[in-house]
Parts: sequence; C-alpha cells; structure tokens
Amino acid sequence: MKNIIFIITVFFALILCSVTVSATSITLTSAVEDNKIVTVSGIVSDPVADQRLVVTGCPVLSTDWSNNYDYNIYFNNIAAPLDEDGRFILTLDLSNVHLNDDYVYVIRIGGSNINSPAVIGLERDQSTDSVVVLGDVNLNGYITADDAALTMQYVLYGVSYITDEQIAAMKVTGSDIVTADNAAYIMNKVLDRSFVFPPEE
Ligand SMILES: [Ca+2]
Repeated sequence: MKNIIFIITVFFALILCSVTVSATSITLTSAVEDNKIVTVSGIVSDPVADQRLVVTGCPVLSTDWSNNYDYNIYFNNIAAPLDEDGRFILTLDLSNVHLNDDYVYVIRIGGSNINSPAVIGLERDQSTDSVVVLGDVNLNGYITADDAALTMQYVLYGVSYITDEQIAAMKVTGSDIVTADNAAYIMNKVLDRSFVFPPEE
C-alpha cells in the first residue's frame, strides 16, 4: 500500500513539474540600422537548452504591430547567441532587402518555448535613403513623358498613392508648390535633354 501511495505521489509530482515549467520570454532593447546592417539586442529569460530564435521583420503602416506581417525580412531559425545572463546581439544583413522610405519597420523575434514574440521598431539609417532624381516622378530611373503625365495627374487629382519621395521629384521649378508648370518643365526636359531644372542650376 505504501508503495502505491509513493508511486501515485511521484506521478502527481511529475505532472505538477511538467505543468509548472516556466515559459521562456524575450525582451528586445534596440534595433538599429547602419547602412543596411541591423543590430538587434535583447535578453531571453529562462532560455531552454539549445535556445533558438526566429527573426522576422516587416513594414507596418499603422501603430498596430500585432498583425499584417508580410515577413519580407526573414532570418529563419537561428541558434541564440546568448551570454550567461541571456543577453544577445544579432547582426542582420539587409543589403538584399528593399526598404521603402515611407514605411516604418519592425523586427519581431520569437523562438523555442517563447509564447509571445517580442516586437521592436527599427531605427532606420536615413543616410541610405535613395537620392531623389529631379523629374523622375515614377522613380524608374529615367525622365520620360510618363513622369510629366504623373505630375499632371497629381496636380489635377491629388493621386493618393503618390509618395513624399515622388512629390520631391516633382519639385523641378524651384518652387515648393507643385502645379501644371512642374509637368511642363519635366516635358521640356524630355524634349530637350540640355534643359536644366532651376534647382540644379
Ligand atoms: Ca521616370
């Protein structure tokens, strides 16, 4: 009888242990880009043996970071380089990832035994933002009649998908206000390549 009680006690003790194994948690302290290299630092509490991390990142258009991930930055499942306090520093190479200047990016990291991944805003390196070519409104690298047409559409209809970068490319007259003149200046450049936009004189 004693043996049976002992076995039952051990059995329940084991169940209790398995239930109370604490979940691993993760906190991100910084995510900073420097010339397309991102350094993320954070700390993992109660890591498991062979702790792994799953790193993803994406642009967000709202302050709601909980959904709408399209995972255009994905670093797969990596061994967590943890020090004895659970701290880690990851270096992510984004040189092959197109980063849109109009978006805010977040880095999200989960991993083994981590129930809720941590999310942090990426501090962008503005020095790597693409340089605006005056007159290239559709940002395809060439100044053509399409750019003049797009400028005219913007003047007439205030096209909603035009970005700040594109508006900057429209400002070819030396004025900060975009009018039909801007489209005319761009068309002038298309017809006469020697024409120099006033801001470039
Ligand atoms: Ca163009």
